[in-house]
Amino acid sequence: MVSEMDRYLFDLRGYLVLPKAIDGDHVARLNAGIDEIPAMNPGDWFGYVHRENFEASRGIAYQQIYEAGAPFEELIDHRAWIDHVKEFIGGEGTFDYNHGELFIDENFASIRGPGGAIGLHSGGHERVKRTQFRFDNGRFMCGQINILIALTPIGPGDGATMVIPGSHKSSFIHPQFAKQKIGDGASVDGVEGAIEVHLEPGDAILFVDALSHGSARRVNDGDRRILVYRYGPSWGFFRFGYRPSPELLARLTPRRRTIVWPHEPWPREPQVKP
Ligand SMILES: O=C(O)CCC(=O)C(=O)O
Repeated sequence: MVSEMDRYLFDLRGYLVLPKAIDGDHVARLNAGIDEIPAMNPGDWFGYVHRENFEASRGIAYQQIYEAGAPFEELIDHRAWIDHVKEFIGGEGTFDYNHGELFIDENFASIRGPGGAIGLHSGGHERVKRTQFRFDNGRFMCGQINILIALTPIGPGDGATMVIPGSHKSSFIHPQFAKQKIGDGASVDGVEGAIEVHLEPGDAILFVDALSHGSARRVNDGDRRILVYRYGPSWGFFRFGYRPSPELLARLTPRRRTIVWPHEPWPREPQVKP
């Protein structure tokens, strides 16, 4: 259920915190699933899970994590957020809805140790179609809603996700933005207006990607673990060159299958009506 307060705060701030979105047992199963992934070099594959090859300062990212088993599949249409995501992406009853409800264009686990961070990126000033915030004709029509789930406690010093509340509507680039880089060791620490979002394991942040965001630098020992699932309209396509495996598509429920792959082609032969 999306409450009036959820709508108000999402519109105002560009994000919501969903406390206890995932229960403790599910968090344990997700962590166990990540533990099963062997150490890999950047660019390597474990089954259909790929270790991303980006700057080391951003930590380890396992792309296509929904391929890593049932606990990750259960997140695709999780009841804690699926109604929110549908409402904020919007499009029901319009041309945005031709192939299904939604599409996940990227999903990954991020594991980040001491020293790791990601710089400030995105913001309303960019007017990027894919990540845009929109509210028109009495309804939300956003381009991309992210669900970021904590699998470890994320408090002070843990490298929390940082957001600039309201920046999804900003007309101006943040004056410190030009000096920020997404990688190469940048972090959001010290950026005016940015706040850390502290989470317990199982809590989630829902945010429109147009919101300026990134993370603080982790200074504490140990790793921060999060999952990110990015949802958009069903006509969207993958951010990177990944595709769901035939095995995943075969075992998903019909609803999850259409969210993962709403692009099933129609039969080639013209359908002749009797
Ligand atoms: O690592 C984080 O906390 C932020 C994640 C992020 O930048 C993103 O999902 O786009």
